[in-house]
Amino acid sequence: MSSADESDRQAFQRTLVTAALPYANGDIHLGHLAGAYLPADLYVRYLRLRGKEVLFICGTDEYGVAITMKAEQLQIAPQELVDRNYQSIAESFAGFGISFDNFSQTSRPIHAETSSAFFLDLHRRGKLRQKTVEQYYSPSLGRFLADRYIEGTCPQCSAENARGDQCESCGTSLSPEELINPRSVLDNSPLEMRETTHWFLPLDEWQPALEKWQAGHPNWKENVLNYCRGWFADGLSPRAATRDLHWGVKVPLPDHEGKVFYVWFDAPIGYISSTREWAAEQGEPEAWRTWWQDQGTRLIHFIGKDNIVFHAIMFPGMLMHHSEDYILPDNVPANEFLNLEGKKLSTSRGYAVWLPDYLEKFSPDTLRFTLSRTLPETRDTDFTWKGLQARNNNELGNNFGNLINRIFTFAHKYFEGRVPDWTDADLTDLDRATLDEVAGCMERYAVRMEKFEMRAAMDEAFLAGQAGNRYFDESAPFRSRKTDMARCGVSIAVALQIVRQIAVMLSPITPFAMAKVWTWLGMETDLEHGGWEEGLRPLPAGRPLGKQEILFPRIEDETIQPEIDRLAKLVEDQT
Ligand code: B3M
Ligand code: ZN
Repeated sequence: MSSADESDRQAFQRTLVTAALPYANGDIHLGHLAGAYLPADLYVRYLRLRGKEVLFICGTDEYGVAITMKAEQLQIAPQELVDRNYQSIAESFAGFGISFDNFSQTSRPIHAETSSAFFLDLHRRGKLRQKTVEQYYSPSLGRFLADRYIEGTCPQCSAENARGDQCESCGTSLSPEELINPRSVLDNSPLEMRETTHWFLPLDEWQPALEKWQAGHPNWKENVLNYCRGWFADGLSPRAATRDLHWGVKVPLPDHEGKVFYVWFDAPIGYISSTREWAAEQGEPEAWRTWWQDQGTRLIHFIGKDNIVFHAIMFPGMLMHHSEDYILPDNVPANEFLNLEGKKLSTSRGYAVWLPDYLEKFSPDTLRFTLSRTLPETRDTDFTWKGLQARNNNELGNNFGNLINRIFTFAHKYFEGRVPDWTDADLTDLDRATLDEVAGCMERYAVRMEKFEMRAAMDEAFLAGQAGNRYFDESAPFRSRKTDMARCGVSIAVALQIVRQIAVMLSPITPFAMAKVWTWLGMETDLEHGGWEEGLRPLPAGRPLGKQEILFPRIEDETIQPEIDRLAKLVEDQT
């Protein structure tokens, strides 16, 4: 199976990469970045570096209760809330270097159109099931209430303000019927049970087809396969596609007043809407079909572990039962969670590091690098500010920054700012062995990237840096400069070649710094699109070099201490 899988992969002509659509109810924090956005961006940048055809799609998820509750809290209209957050989320992603080809919003007309057409296709062809269920209704408000709008006494611990989905006091997850004395969060009014009718995705009926399809992907990450095996073993249950809410895409059927799509039905279709929007902006409105319906396209969903069921089961089921021939995800590389200073993130308690705050004080490359070294690929990992400082000062600064700086300084001081004269015949065993070693790092880096093992790919880039440092010490141009200027020049030329290979490998990770290094090397080609090949060619003697500057300034204790203190205080206030 896996060799057939491999040869299938070779047949792919292009890759469509999606990253989970963030809810537009607040800013992006480090947990989001480590879960989905950074790994997706590393992968996309790697593919572009290899000159591959790739499209990177995202947007904000703007419907559902997460949005209406936040809007009510702030006493603004949901549309105003999501528009504001869209703006700030898009800006901070850009500042962090996330290189989406399109970043849309699910409240735009193109999404209502796309998701309605999708629903109608399934509905007309009898793929959905209708069920009447009982739900809490607020007579005073004249509407049904979603779980999170309901409060009552916890049946477990008797806390009085347990929510309809969970009791915050004892942590038990609940359904509204379990609450004692249920009432509305909005006006405290008592509730009554009423019947309401909804459309469901019959995942139970779809299970055999889904299992068969997944069996064809034994190469998925172990954590993802494990979750799926668990759900299949328990047996899938139908999932609601509609609900009673005033904020969402209206159900496009007669007599469905007050009903909208359940947010998890429309959100994944948001990937398609965003691709359609991108295609329209290219002036080729039908071009989205190449990305969703051509068998030569490979679809990859990057997500956090809490989204696996929707991307590995529900959405593929929807795609597979649509009348048009949609491709199904080729992989769903989900990550586990990132903790913060040894504790779970909590946005409600403010225990998080938000991207806009981070970017006001620190560099995007430093965070990209630090998170890349600690991605929760197979288990939860921990972010600490001391760790960021150490990664920046020791790894970025010493292993890479100083090396690059030393080599350029040498070239400017002793070789008129040019690549010194060298020919193949001048190379010593040490020169060749080091160049081979770095080339080996690049090969293994590529293999790891293709397997979504970004941390292991990073290790290879790091080893290349170490090889460069060792080479500089051993070939000792600082000594040969006094005795054999020609030999000294060859060492610098070799070292510059290593710098270029390092720049190629690091460019997905620290794109801002490596773009600079690329211009200092006098490269006229585009590093980000196809730079890999260029990086493998010998660096021509005599090429003028740019003037270097400090790439990764040190971070001092005083700078990070306030960040550590802020989080520690939040923990203290809790206890
Ligand atoms: N907005 C949930 C989340 O951010 C949701 C993802 C939608 S992806 C289609 O975790
Ligand atoms: Zn409780």
